[in-house]
Amino acid sequence: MIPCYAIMPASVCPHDCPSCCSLIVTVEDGRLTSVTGNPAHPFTQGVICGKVREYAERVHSPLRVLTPLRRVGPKGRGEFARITWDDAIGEIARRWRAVIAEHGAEALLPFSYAGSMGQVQYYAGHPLFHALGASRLERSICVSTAYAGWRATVGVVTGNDSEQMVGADLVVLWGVNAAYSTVNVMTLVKQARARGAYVVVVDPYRTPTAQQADEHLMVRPGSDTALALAVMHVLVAEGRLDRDYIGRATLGFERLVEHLPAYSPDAVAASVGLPAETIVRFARRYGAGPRSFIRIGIGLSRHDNGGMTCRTLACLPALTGAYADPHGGALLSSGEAPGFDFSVLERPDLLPRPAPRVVNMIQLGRALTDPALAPPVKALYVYSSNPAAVCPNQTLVLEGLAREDLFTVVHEQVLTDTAHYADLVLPATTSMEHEDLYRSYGQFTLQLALPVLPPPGEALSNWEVCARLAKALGVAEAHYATSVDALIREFLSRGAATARTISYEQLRRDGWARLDLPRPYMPFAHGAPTPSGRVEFYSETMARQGLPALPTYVPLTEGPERQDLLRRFPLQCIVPPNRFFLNSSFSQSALLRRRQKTPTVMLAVADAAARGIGDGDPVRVESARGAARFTAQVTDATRPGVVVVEGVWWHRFHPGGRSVNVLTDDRVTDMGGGPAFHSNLVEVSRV
Ligand SMILES: Nc1nc2c(c(=O)[nH]1)N[C@H]1C(S)=C(S)[C@@H](COP(=O)(O)OP(=O)(O)OC[C@H]3O[C@@H](n4cnc5c(=O)[nH]c(N)nc54)[C@H](O)[C@@H]3O)O[C@H]1N2
Ligand SMILES: Nc1nc2c(c(=O)[nH]1)N[C@H]1C(S)=C(S)[C@@H](COP(=O)(O)OP(=O)(O)OC[C@H]3O[C@@H](n4cnc5c(=O)[nH]c(N)nc54)[C@H](O)[C@@H]3O)O[C@H]1N2
Ligand SMILES: [Mo]
Repeated sequence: MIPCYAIMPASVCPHDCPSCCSLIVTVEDGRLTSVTGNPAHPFTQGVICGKVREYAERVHSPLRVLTPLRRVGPKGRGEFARITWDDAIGEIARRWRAVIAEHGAEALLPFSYAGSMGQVQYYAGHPLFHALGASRLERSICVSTAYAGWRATVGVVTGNDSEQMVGADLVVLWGVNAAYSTVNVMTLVKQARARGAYVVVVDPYRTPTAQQADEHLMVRPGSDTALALAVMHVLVAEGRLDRDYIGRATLGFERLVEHLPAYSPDAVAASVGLPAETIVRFARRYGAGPRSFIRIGIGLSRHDNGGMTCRTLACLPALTGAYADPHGGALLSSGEAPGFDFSVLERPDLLPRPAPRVVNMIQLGRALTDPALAPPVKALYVYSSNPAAVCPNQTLVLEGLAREDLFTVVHEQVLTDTAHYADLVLPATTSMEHEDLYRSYGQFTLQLALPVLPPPGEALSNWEVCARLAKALGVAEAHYATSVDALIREFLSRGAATARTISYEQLRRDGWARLDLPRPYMPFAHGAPTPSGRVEFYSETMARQGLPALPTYVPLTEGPERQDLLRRFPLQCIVPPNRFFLNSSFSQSALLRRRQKTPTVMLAVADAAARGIGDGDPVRVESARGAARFTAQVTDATRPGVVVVEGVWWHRFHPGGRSVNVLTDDRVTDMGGGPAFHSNLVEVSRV
């Protein structure tokens, strides 16, 4: 029996977003009736986005999965009949045993991501699949490129607390559309601006965030490393440097200086797509003092050269000493600030030796269709993710999911595109119906949420389903014999010192606690946890991996330097988030789909005119991978040569039945094995 706490109804937004908002919810007659921001939370300050304000509609969605289901029609059609939990668990155990007996355990592939940022639910399947010896999934779809680049310069994924931008002279929002994808940062930007900060947005198109800035640098996609190097060129040439910080806290400054002549503002202007004077003016502003704060988005790392971009941006505050200023520095992510020991949740000790093969999640389509893969993937278990919509190279993913000989189980809250391809669908609880501990990658508090609603129908949490499967298969049973709150207690107690001071009782009483970090928080004020203990302009680690040891501009594999591709696909196409969906989540909502209107492609006026395309026309966007249909939005918010497709629609709700990720490729970026979602060349034509 799950307890319900409708009396003190505080909750936490579970979605994969840097904000991790603290919520207040109202429950009446067993139904969620309203969700608002919790003004008492120090970071989110009562502000929430327009998606989560409508959470009642998601929780009580007509597309909620309420019981286990078995497929009765062809794959992809979404025809199901109700079955019992006992039947479902029994059938899965039987089928998996048969697959393991015939092909070995690596023929079983779990597929999950951060549908919930609750740590218990996120890691619920790891011990089970480790103990079974299943293929391991490389969870690379989001941050791994950015994090690999960031670590190369400063050793650990943390940075100055965003709240410190209030008091800065300059705030740079570099490749982050905060107005869509982390609204609380906009609260801080407004506060910083009211205190006199000049706000610059660096983004290939004029986002709502850019509209609220003092200046928008409309760069060419994938050119940020060149821009940052030109800024360094100016800082060095004009002596706008903190020599003391450079001497005591950095490595490789002389080598960097020798490397910079190739990157004068004049030399990079064409690649970056900005006049040299604009670059010089920006550099002077950045170098005017250490009180400049850069908030970097994960989004800009989704390019062929995205790791290098993040590595290069991490160098900038080290030149001006901004890392040591209470209102300066930079934040990409706060992800590793708590220093947690994830083995408590993940249980790598349960893996067989040698450890099973690794499948990169962004290449799911290849894994499901490659005839040379041995053993082939014969059973797929999807939870907390919707790969049919979110993975690149959608055509190949759908081809794989349609395989008749693949036994697919999808554990979901709502009947997604992926669920339509399942043999069995299992009903999942939402954050309103299960307990979890939430950490964020944009702020520095930990939060706990207890259930505020009973589970609808027969829904079970990831933890409960994995526990049942473990029991049925006779593996890792001891791990799942623990209660969720006992697991959270153990996880907290084994964190680094910053988290160990936080108790379960305190989280239960207050809802959140800030990590035990100083305020202001300046993790790189005296160096960084790299091999040298310094912020590394020069990285031996990069060199050993065959990558440039110094920040270096590498043109995109699929970008404007590829003359051979440009003849057929002359336009760069970026595919960032939209306002009302979160990845593919919320695409199920009729209300939010109406607000989002229809899938569009933004085209510059000149590009539209050259193709005879008018605003509102139906168009076809085609890449070397495939094509999908959109409505043209002719605008000066993007530059000629660059088109923008915002958001991930379920393809079932997309005109033509295919959505944005038919365009994107499953090749990996320069670092971390992540996807190059934004490095696409396309052509757009009227239909
Ligand atoms: N509304 C909404 N919120 C979300 C999400 C969503 O889908 N919708 N997704 C959530 C998730 S999973 C994540 S990881 C975060 C991501 O959130 P962020 O880290 O903020 O990243 P994005 O918003 O994906 O992209 C930021 C910006 O990068 C820009 N960009 C693309 N290429 C380049 C480039 O070459 N240079 C520069 N300078 N900018 C570039 C895009 O145009 C976009 O405006 O947001 C989360 N929040
Ligand atoms: N074109 C394009 N594609 C992208 C991106 C982009 O910017 N552009 N962004 C990429 C990024 S940054 C990311 S992180 C990925 C994310 O891709 P996904 O991780 O697939 O994220 P969502 O689309 O939000 O789907 C999460 C699913 O998990 C389900 N879910 C939520 N909580 C639970 C739970 O507790 N248990 C179970 N069993 N299910 C649950 C939700 O109902 C939802 O269907 O998408 C990537 N794809
Ligand atoms: Mo993400």
